[in-house]
Amino acid sequence: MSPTITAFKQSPDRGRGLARDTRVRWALEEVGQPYDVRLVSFAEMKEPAHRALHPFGQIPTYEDGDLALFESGAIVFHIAERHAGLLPADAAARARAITWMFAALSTIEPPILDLQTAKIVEHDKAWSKERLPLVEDRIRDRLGELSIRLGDADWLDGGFSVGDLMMVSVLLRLRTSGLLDEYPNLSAYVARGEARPAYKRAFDAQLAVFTAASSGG
Ligand SMILES: N[C@@H](CCC(=O)N[C@@H](CS)C(=O)NCC(=O)O)C(=O)O
Repeated sequence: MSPTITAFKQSPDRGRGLARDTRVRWALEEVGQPYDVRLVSFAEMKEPAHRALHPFGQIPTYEDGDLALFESGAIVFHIAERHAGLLPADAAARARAITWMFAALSTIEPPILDLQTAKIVEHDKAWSKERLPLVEDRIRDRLGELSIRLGDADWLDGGFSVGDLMMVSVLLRLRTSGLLDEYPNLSAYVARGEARPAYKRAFDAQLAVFTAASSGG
């Protein structure tokens, strides 16, 4: 039996691959694990049946037999642990790859999410214009540090790993802000991630859902 993940019936990002099911799809594609998708509307996500899987009423979730998981980081980590391909065999390198996954989620993603909040939720507040540069500078601080660490390497620690999968997924959220362009090595890093055949399959699959929904399919 293939695992089942949940994704938006109609993604607010209009199929740009920013919803967090994309990173789960990408991990599944990297390891060659087929999967099923159950699409949920915003209303369905808040129903008890979905909340039994995800206490916060969100996507993505992951079900495999008796196991039900939520949180994209936990899901991707589980996939990486169960299959070869996303975690190095060497114990120390494996620990470092996991460290980068956590860094993506707990050090890099929060200021990026703050920018989204500032632009989407707070844009009509009187103080919004004053706050925005502060939010952007906090992102620049992190990107500058990450850029120095990456240097001219292809990936964060040797070969491509789950750490890169998560870091690229998080950085992709910055594309329209222009901030990523200020760090050419990070832009190139993200482009390398997007060029992976597994990423392309994941992206196309989520885009197909949006395209079908928009055409009434
Ligand atoms: N930390 C969670 C965040 C999940 C999350 O924010 N999901 C979004 C889609 S990317 C969602 O379901 N938003 C709808 C909502 O919160 O009502 C994760 O990484 O899975």
